[in-house]
Amino acid sequence: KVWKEGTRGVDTDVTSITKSIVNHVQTSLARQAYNLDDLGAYQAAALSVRDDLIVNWNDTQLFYTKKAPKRAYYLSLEFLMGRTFDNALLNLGLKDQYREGITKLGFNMEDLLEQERDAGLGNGGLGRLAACYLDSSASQELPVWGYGLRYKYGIFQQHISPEGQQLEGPDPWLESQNPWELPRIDVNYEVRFYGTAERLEDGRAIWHGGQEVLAVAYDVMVPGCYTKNTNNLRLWESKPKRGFDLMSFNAGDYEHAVESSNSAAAITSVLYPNDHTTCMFLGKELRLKQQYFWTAASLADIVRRFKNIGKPITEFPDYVAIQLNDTHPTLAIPELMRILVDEEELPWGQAWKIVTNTVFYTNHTVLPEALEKWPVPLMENLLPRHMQIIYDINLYVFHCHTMFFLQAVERKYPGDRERLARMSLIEEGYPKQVRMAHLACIGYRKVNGVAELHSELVKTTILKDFVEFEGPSKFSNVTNGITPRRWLDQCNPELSALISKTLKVDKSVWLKNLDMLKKLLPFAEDAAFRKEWAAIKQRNKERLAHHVQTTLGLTVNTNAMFDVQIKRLHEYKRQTLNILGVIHRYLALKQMSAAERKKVNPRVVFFAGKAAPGYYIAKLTIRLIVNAARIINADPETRDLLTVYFLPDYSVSLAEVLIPSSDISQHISTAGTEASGTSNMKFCLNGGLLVGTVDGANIEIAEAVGENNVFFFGHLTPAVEDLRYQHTYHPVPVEEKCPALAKVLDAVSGGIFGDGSVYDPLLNTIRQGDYYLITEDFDSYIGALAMVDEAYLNKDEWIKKSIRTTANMGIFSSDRAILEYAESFWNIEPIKVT
Ligand code: 26R
Repeated sequence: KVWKEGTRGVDTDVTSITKSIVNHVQTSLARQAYNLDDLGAYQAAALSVRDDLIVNWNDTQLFYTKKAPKRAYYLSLEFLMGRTFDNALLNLGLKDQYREGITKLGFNMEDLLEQERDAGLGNGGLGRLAACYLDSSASQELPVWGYGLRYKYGIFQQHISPEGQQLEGPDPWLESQNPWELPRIDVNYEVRFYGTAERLEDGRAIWHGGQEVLAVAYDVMVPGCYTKNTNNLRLWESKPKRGFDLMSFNAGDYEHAVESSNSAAAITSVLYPNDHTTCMFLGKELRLKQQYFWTAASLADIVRRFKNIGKPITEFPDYVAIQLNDTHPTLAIPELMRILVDEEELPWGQAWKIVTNTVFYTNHTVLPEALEKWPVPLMENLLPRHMQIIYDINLYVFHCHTMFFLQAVERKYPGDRERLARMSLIEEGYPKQVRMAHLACIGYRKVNGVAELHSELVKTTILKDFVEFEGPSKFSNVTNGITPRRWLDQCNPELSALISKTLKVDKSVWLKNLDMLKKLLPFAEDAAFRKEWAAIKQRNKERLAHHVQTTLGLTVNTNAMFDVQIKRLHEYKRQTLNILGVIHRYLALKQMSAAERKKVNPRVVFFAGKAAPGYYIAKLTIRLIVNAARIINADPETRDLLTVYFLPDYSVSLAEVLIPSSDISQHISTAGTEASGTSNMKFCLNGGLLVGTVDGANIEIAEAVGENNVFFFGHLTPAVEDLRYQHTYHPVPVEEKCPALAKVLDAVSGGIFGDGSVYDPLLNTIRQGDYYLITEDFDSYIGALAMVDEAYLNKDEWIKKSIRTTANMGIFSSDRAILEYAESFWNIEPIKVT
């Protein structure tokens, strides 16, 4: 097979593999092979794979340096990578050989895979998308690097107390050594905070004083699938510039002596666990420090690499494209301006032209509470030069190279003071705030949303004024995608094997051309194929059941329909609607006669997801789920027909077990609120059917797989605003609006799951205001679930739907998405490392 040639620097036969593992046991781990535990065996095997990755990675970096192609950089505060070992083995095409070698050494592959801790350097969708895009960039042989932060603590660990409350614990993921990163002590930059910025006559400024912190690089190798190309993810760690303050030390003030070194190390110590709620850290200096630290180090590194090519700085946009994952790295605009104006001594207009030709911005949410704003006083104190530059952009920038930004707005809309105030980079108030999305919007070459509906909403809501002002051509859409390597081949190996066997092509081919799944369509009519398809789903259910049994000690009914909702807890995602639907089902079962119950298809409902630590209502939703589950699962009348599980500590690894087992999954956000969603794609790729609202990428999934293969319900986006208005100004009691829901609410308040008053704050969000329109969608939601039950009765038809769904999911490969970015935004091309 051609792809296998030259992908590995070392021998790939089983004997060489075992030798290299044993060698690492003795030399790298300094241990003996005879009393090695699983963790040691995993570490040695990982180091052995790493040897291969390093060879490929080195060759790739050398090749890029020599060829000097235009490169793209993906700046993201989050990379939710999950585990690496299995993924690396599969991408290198070495899994079978390693399995054999590991078995020969007396170990079990699955046990070793379980030893690895997840790299949980992200909250949810945005961070996992970044990880999928890295995989696709390497697999499509694109010269793309990621830049992020090396948090010492990733996303917190979630525990559930006996009362059903979420408790947070630290995630010290680096406690045992991490074989997948290469420390680059020699690659480091100084990053300044505070101090003063003195303007010079010529428009430049000198920024001095304050605190200087060191950014040190750690490189994470990102192997492409069946290619030698191995890209890089560079993560920065903060360190004190000098060990400690010698003056204080000598004076005997040891506490003060280490204070500044502690404050430097604090910058990259922990991932912020908030997703969609800025107010959580409004004015939180450490978060702004993280953003600047990371942006400044990454830009310094990018500029240095560009300079090594030896081209004039004006050609920067011909060699560099920078994609910014949401507004978190928006400081890249003033920082690049600072470098170009203050350090490279370019005139302001020329610098602005370079910036606006280099930088691209992806928006991931239109929810107003998630739009970043930074208080001016905070910014002025921490980043005095950047605050000057932002004011200058606002007032003096030669926008479109002819006029100042606000002046240009004023000229286009004379006398429209309101519009001027709306569009300004600075929001008036106490304190004044910098609107990062506005800065992003005028400083970037292209702005994109992440699904068709979302990209339209960006244009008609949060950035409406900017579209009117600049015309629509700068605003576009790239629908998200997922990597089929992790989200099919790795998490569902049996299905992957069945697909290869059926299509009669090696997976190395179809995994990189996912549209080939279409060829499965005719097999939906093939009874033998359907049988195999169903058997795999069944074994995946058993795998999940085994996981729940061993981790939680609970027995799951694998003859039931598996119904899954896994995502961050948020009111807009409406886990509340789901649990209230479950309770509705429970109450209905209780009402039935034994004969009626016989006709009901058993269902198991899984929930998993974390709530931001300060998000009270989301945490209360978890509490309701856990306590409802306790009562429902213990009810002898119904427990064969309905059980509910809240699986704690949701992670990428847990998703890999849950997703392949689902019959249906729920993506039920209020229309217009979920930008895209990406787990919806993962479920459908694995043959799970979608229950959802007409929102985000659900819409495009339905278009691709056919509307008769999804279960849609609920109001549409255009109705939402009006309905909210009704709820605010002409409220109708739940009892009138939706009696079925009222009964469920009364049951909860009445105490069937323990003290009902505990849930009042949660239930009141529905009874009053109902911003996320649960009362409006409840009946049609229950209706959709009834349709699911009915459809499931015909198993044969159900499997056909499942096969057709998978077969039509090709366009949701992140390979397609990343190639769209490469072609329409970055203007970069694949280069194959030879
Ligand atoms: C500023 C701060 C509170 C904040 C942190 C993290 C704001 C927003 C985020 C991340 C959010 C916006 C996020 O993860 N968005 C998700 O992005 C996914 C990938 O594009 C989408 O699929 C998903 O719909 C969207 O919610």
